[in-house]
This record gives sequence, structure tokens and C-alpha cells, in this order.
Amino acid sequence: MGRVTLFEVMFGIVFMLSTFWSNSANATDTGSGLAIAEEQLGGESLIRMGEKMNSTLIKLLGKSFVNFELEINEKICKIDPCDQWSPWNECSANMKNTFGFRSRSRVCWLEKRDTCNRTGEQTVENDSHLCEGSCRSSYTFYNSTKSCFKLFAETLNQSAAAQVCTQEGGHLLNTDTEEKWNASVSILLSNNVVAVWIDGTRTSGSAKWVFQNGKDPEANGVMSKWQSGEPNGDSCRVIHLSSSKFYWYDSVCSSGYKLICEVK
Ligand SMILES: *[C@@H]1O[C@H](CO)[C@@H](O)[C@H](O)[C@H]1NC(C)=O
Ligand SMILES: *[C@@H]1O[C@H](CO)[C@@H](O)[C@H](O)[C@H]1NC(C)=O
Ligand SMILES: *[C@@H]1O[C@H](CO)[C@@H](O)[C@H](O)[C@H]1NC(C)=O
Ligand SMILES: *[C@@H]1O[C@H](CO)[C@@H](O)[C@H](O)[C@H]1NC(C)=O
Ligand SMILES: *[C@@H]1O[C@H](CO)[C@@H](O)[C@H](O)[C@H]1NC(C)=O
Ligand SMILES: *[C@@H]1O[C@H](CO)[C@@H](O)[C@H](O)[C@H]1NC(C)=O
Ligand SMILES: [Ca+2]
Repeated sequence: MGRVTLFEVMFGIVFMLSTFWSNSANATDTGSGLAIAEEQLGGESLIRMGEKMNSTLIKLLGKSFVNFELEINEKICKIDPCDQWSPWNECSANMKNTFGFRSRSRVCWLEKRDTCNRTGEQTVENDSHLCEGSCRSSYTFYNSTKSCFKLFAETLNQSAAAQVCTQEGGHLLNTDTEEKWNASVSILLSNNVVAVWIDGTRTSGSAKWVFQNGKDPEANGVMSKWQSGEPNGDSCRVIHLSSSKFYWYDSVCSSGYKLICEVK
């Protein structure tokens, strides 16, 4: 077949279809023409139509459509012989205003000969980029303190509570700024919790308070939150509700309280 213009091809199709439909309209079996017309007009259906109409041109067009479809599929497979990317994993940085990396991966098939088949030798491609940290999942970011907090609802003694936070890569919340005090109060209120361990221990009722992280709150300018009569000789610090207000108390370290961790 010599070169034909797009116009000739379109004209050919329209002409063939119109003769086909007018013929089949006159024929007793009018269903067959409509059956084809309703199908998606792919290469295979053109070939079938060409066979029905005994038309070499339509069969030829159908054949070239089929080849075109195969070629396009193969091209797409060659351009992208890979599965979808996995979702991005969590950013390696777990605080706001810090940066880390996050990555994703996908499986690609090396066999170029038949990449659409997606069998045979495969490789894992990795992709990563810089990301700004946010709190790790289940922690809440407090903009006022630029830190991430989590309330743990299990009841533990002070050393076990401190250990939970250490395992999280953080420490018991130290209320060493007014902002962190406020954040603690709002966590307790919103979770309907009356008492938690916070950072602060001492070896005896007369020893200096020691903090795992940060400063002594009062030395850092935080207004005293001690309940009147407290501290009264115990060695571990809690926040406790009393008459609908929260206060610092010292408590017996082996007692059981919930806890708030702060992640650096
Ligand atoms: C199809 O057309 C060819 C010539 O154009 C003819 O020889 C043949 O008998 C036709 N076949 C049918 C099934 O009509
Ligand atoms: C894919 O290729 C493999 C190996 O070449 C072959 O065994 C398998 O039948 C092919 N699968 C399909 C769906 O073509
Ligand atoms: C991508 O990462 C996976 C898992 O860490 C590793 O097995 C694979 O070799 C890496 N691929 C490349 C191309 O570096
Ligand atoms: C977060 O705090 C900074 C100041 O520390 C402030 O400029 C910013 O507007 C705050 N963002 C939100 C969303 O409150
Ligand atoms: C802490 O909360 C109190 C009471 O809601 C408020 O008056 C105070 O301004 C807050 N302080 C800071 C530093 O956010
Ligand atoms: C704290 O609890 C842990 C775990 O239940 C226990 O092993 C440990 O002895 C307790 N420590 C104190 C000081 O009560
Ligand atoms: Ca006390």
C-alpha cells in the first residue's frame, strides 16, 4: 500500500462504516452491525469488522492498529519497567526545624527483552530526599515549646517511667519553662489525667533536685508550681491535680503514675 493521507484513511473508515451499516440495516440480521459499533473500536474489532465486511482495507487498518497497540505497550514497559514507588517512609529527623532523609523504593525488572512480562531478574531502586522533621508518629508537636510530647497511659514507678522515655530516645518531660508547664497542663486536661511523672529526682528529702534533661524549673525562671506544703521530703517529682488546679508534688518514687515523654 502506498502512502495514504490521514484524510484518506478517515474517509475510508467513514465510507466503509456507512456502507456496512446501511447494508446491515437492510439485512435481516441487524444486530451484528450494532454489536460491533458498540464495542470499543480497537484493532481487533476492526479486523473482525473487516472480515465480516470482506474488506481488505479495514482488516489492514485493524492489523496496523493492533501492531500500534503492542508497540505502545512495549514502549511504555521499556520506558518504565518498574512497579509503583512505595509510600515515603518517615523522615529520619523527628523534630520540627531539624532535617533528615526519607526514602522510598520500587521493584524494577532488568530483562529488557520482555519487560511487560515482569518476571526474571529484578532489582530494588531507592530514592531519597531531604525532609523537615516532624514528631514521630503518636507524638504531638507543641509549637510553643518546639518539642514533641506523648502521654503514656500505663501506670509505672518513676524509674520504669524514666526508662520508657529513654527507650523512646527522649526523657520525662521537664517543666522548666512556662510554655512546657502549660503544654503539660493541656495534655493532662485533654486526656482527663490527674497525675503524671515528670523529670526531677533527688537522693533524699534534703538533697538538690537532679534533672535528666534541661534545667531546674525555678532556677530557669518558672514561677513555683509547688502545692502549698510541698515538697515535703519525697524524692520524685509529679504533676498532680488538686481542687481543679495542677501543682508540682514530690512523691514516693515507687508509687505508680502515668508519664509524659518529651523527645529531643
Ligand atoms: C470477498 O471478496 C473477494 C473479492 O473481493 C471474493 O472473491 C470473495 O468471494 C468474497 N468473500 C466473501 C465471503 O464474500
Ligand atoms: C514470562 O516469561 C517467563 C520466562 O521467560 C515465561 O515462563 C512466562 O510464561 C511468561 N509469562 C507471560 C505471561 O508471558
Ligand atoms: C535499595 O535498598 C535496599 C534495601 O535497603 C537494598 O537491598 C538495595 O540493594 C538498594 N538498591 C540500590 C540500587 O542501592
Ligand atoms: C510557632 O511559633 C513561632 C514562634 O516561636 C511563631 O512565629 C509561629 O507563628 C508559630 N506557628 C504557629 C502555627 O502557631
Ligand atoms: C500559660 O497559660 C496561662 C493560663 O492559660 C496563660 O495566662 C499564660 O500566658 C501562658 N503562658 C505562656 C508562656 O504561654
Ligand atoms: C519499678 O518497677 C519495675 C518494673 O515493674 C521493677 O522492676 C522495679 O523494681 C521498680 N522499682 C522501684 C524502685 O520500685
Ligand atoms: Ca509530697
